This record gives sequence, C-alpha cells and structure tokens, in this order.
Amino acid sequence: MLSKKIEKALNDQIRVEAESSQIYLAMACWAEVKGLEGVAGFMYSQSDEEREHMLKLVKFVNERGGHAHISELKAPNVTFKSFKEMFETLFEHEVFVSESINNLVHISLEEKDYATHNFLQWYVAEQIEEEAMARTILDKINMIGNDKGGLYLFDRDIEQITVSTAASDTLE
Ligand code: OFO
Repeated sequence: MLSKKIEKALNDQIRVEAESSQIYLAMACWAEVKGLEGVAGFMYSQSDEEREHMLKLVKFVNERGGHAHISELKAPNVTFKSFKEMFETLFEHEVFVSESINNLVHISLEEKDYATHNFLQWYVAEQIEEEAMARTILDKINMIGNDKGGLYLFDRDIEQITVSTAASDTLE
C-alpha cells in the first residue's frame, strides 16, 4: 500500500513523464517540418519511450492501491532557433528529470517504502542512459558546427546512435 506522500510524489512523476513525451513530440514535429527526417524519427521514438515511462508508473500506482492521476499538461515549446538549441533543451530536460527521479528515490527511503525504492531503480538506470545519449549527441553537434554536409550525415545516422553505459546491463 502506498503512503499518501509517495502516491502524490509518484503522481507528480507521471506528469513529468507525460510532459516529457509532449516535449519530444513537439521537437519531432519541428524537425519534420524542417526536413530533418532522421532527427524527427529519433524524437518520435523518444516521445513514445516517455509515454512508456509514464504508463509504467501509472500501472505501478494503481497496482499498489493508489490511484494514478492523469492531469492537464504544460504546453511544450514548439519552435527552436536551431537544432543545436533543440538538443540542448533535450539535455537540460533530461537533467531535470534525473533530479526529479532522485527526489522520488529520496522520498521512498524517507517513507521506508522499499518496494517503490526498488521499482525506481529502473528509472535511475534509464536516466544515466538518457543523459549519456544526450551528451553524445551534443558532442557530435558541436563537431558539425555549421557544416551542412555534417548535418546531412548526422540526420541520416542519428537513429543508429546508441550509447553503452555501465547501467545498460540493468535495463530490459
Ligand atoms: Fe527521459 O525521462 Fe523518462 O524517465
């Protein structure tokens, strides 16, 4: 059974994951209308992943005697000055999500809710991956600079970018 405090914190995280999904969906649309098909594909799948992160939390809350709360969401940014700015935003957003997960882990320990603590470890590992991936992408973007040919190759190859981290093995 979830304490009220944990239930509220998990519901706040459900909203964060849902907003993440919207943020990346807006990025996918921006990239698609700019003709960056690869970047758009990458963002569409990031958006789907965030929805899965949200659903995993929804099911966990409901299965543990709580009630997952589906709320209104903040409207995401829909335009960007450059694709570099877009990926910087993605990176900053993932850092924010990691802080939010860390805060949740902290509350689970305070509440002595070890089942929730255990459940959250998947998110801790996932955030290591997502931050590493965003950092790798930003490094590549900085290398490209204003080179149009570089951007063409980046757009072609982005969906193949995978990052292997020490946390990879713990993820499904
Ligand atoms: Fe990319 O954040 Fe979900 O967990």
